[in-house]
Amino acid sequence: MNWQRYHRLGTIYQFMQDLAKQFPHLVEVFSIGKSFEGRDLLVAKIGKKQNYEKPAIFIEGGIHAREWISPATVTFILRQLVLNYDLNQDIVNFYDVYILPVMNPDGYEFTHTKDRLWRKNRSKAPISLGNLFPGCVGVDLNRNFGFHWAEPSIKHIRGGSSLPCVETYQGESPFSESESRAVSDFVFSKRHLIVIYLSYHSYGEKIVYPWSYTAQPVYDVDDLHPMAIEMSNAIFDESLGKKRFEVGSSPFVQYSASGGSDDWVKGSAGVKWVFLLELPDKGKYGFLLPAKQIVPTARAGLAALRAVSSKVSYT
Ligand code: ING
Ligand code: ZN
Repeated sequence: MNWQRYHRLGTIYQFMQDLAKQFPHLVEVFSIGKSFEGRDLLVAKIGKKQNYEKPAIFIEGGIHAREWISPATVTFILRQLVLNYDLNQDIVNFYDVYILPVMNPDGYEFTHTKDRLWRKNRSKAPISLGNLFPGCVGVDLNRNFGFHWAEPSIKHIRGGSSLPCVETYQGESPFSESESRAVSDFVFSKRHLIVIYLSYHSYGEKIVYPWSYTAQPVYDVDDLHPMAIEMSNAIFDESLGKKRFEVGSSPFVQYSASGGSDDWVKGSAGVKWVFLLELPDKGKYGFLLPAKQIVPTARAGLAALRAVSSKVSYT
């Protein structure tokens, strides 16, 4: 494994298993469920064992198939937390960090073999007389979470759609998809421990906090907004003054939509510090970010994690 290029799912999973074998006192790897096509949803848990229940961080990558920089970034974070233990002691000693690099493995593999710009998962509705869209495949997993699911809010082309052929199809029902169900079940079961949830996407260079389904401000916007600015500043410092991530809730920095994992984690699982990062770039290459930019981008992603985790643990 390296961060000079993008990798197939098998390489990423092998890297995770190897790390767990090499550092059994620090890393554990397990599956939290299966994708539609039967692939495992592998999570790495990184943390120094303590004699008390540690607060936890959940890092979600690869919910959208074509956003290759997301799995690349969160696997880099995994690597640094383990191999650069001295630098990241404060995180690993205090928290248990759960990293899911590829939430949408079927879609991810599909972007490597068939269609580089695929976004959704690969689920097919059962063929029946009632199925009006037998040819259309896939649900947008980030429109399938069960918090204000399918609410029209302010309708935007990138908000959830009830049409299966559309790129932002929200699915039959909340958590109709095995990938979103597996993640929500796991997060819900650990909700008393999880204090930070980060979801890595591309592209746009933004840090977004809830709500996405409404333009009404979240009840603790006065906590989340300054924290997002701290994270943005950390990225700015890390990128040596090149990148200034924009900060705000989704309806203001991009568009509104319901059924996102971030809104559900905040609203239903009750996790306080929830952020969605839109990694670089701003559209020059878009989803096709050159592999040369993986390491600097991933360092920015790690800087954001460092900022939020240090601020939360010291307040
Ligand atoms: N962005 C997110 C998306 O799912 C988002 C941003 C999330 C908007 C949730 C609204 C609600 O569209 C990318 N890049 O996918
Ligand atoms: Zn995305």
